[in-house]
Amino acid sequence: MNIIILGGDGYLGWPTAMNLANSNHKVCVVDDYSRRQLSKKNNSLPLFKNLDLLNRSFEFKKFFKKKIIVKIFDCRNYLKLNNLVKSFKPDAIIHYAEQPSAPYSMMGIREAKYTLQNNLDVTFNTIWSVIENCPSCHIIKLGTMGEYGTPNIDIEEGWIRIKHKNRKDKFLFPRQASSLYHTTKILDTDLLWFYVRYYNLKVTDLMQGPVYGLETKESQMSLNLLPNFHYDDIFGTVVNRFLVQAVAGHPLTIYGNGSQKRGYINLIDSLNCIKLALKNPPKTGMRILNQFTETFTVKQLAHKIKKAAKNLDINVQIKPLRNPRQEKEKHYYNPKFTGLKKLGLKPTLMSESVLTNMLNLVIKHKSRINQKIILPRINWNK
Ligand code: USQ
Repeated sequence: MNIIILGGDGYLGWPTAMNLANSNHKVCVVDDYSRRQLSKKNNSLPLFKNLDLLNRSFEFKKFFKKKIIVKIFDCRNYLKLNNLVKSFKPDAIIHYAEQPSAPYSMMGIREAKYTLQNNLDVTFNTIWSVIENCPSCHIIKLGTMGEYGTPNIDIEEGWIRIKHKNRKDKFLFPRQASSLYHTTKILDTDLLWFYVRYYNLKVTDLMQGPVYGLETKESQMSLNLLPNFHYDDIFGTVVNRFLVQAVAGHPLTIYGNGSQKRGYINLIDSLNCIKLALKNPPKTGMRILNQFTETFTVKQLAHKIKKAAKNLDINVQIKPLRNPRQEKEKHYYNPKFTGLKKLGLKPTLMSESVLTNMLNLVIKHKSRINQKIILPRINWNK
């Protein structure tokens, strides 16, 4: 297939690009390096340096003899995106090109506005470039489990049937996010659903939980192929943060009482989900799949990491902090996860050996850990 990956420089974008190119798809990545710039500006540098996309693609070619086409531009520029889609004729577009940090979106009006405008503009431009050039192209959009929030009922896979005053209908599952970033993802879903109804597009919306991991089949060949790995309070996600904190000798930063439950997924599974979605596109219409493999509370996660670190003679402390976020801590959480399993996903669970392997990789870069960017710097409870 001809596949365009928007946000190809990101934590998910780059490993996806290598994985698909290595499976003989023709891959073109687009990025404007905005996440690199934002993380630099906020003193949130990743654990190790990453080459730019052109040099990463040279490095990839050295090992795998396959090409990844690189385009550097901002997808908010419709003309540029439209020209690329017209000439490349994609069978699928994978859309990761969003400001991905919930804390960043809660910093202030500038950051909130950028998140809102960037995320919605890119989704809108993606949809229109498909309508105008290749209406049968499969749009795979990365959504988030955070769109659903933590309702006091079971979370279905995207849709819910409602019976009201003796009549029935099917609707998008109710969404109520706890950050502006997550809210932009809700708005993305609404935009996609509107245009699917209007133009009969082919869309998969993947509702992903927090991802963790580093090594994939391709990235393990060279340090220069590893994805960017953030561990700070703004761009780092909780598992990756706790692993770095364990190695740094910093107490694990559980926010609040740690009863918040989330659905987690290994990076390797995240790539497999994309492949399964590509291989099994919907004929037309909007398909929504929940993308996580196991759920646990933040406290349970911290104890798993403490136990894995003990195998490496690291004694981890756990220290709950006042929650800098506005989110429910104690809540019901029972999300459905059947669609991707039915398509063939075999989960890679968060075993002790998976965590130990990651800890060992982090240990190699211990000297680069900056302790000053571990504690939360953004308070959502203003
Ligand atoms: N948390 C802690 N301590 C920390 C960091 C986080 O207790 O040091 C808690 C948070 O309060 C939250 C949970 O861990 O309850 C997950 O936080 P996170 O930072 O790993 O994830 P989040 O901000 O929700 O966002 C991340 C990605 C986002 C993706 C989302 C999936 O940044 O792009 O959409 O995970 S989900 O969380 O399911 O919405």
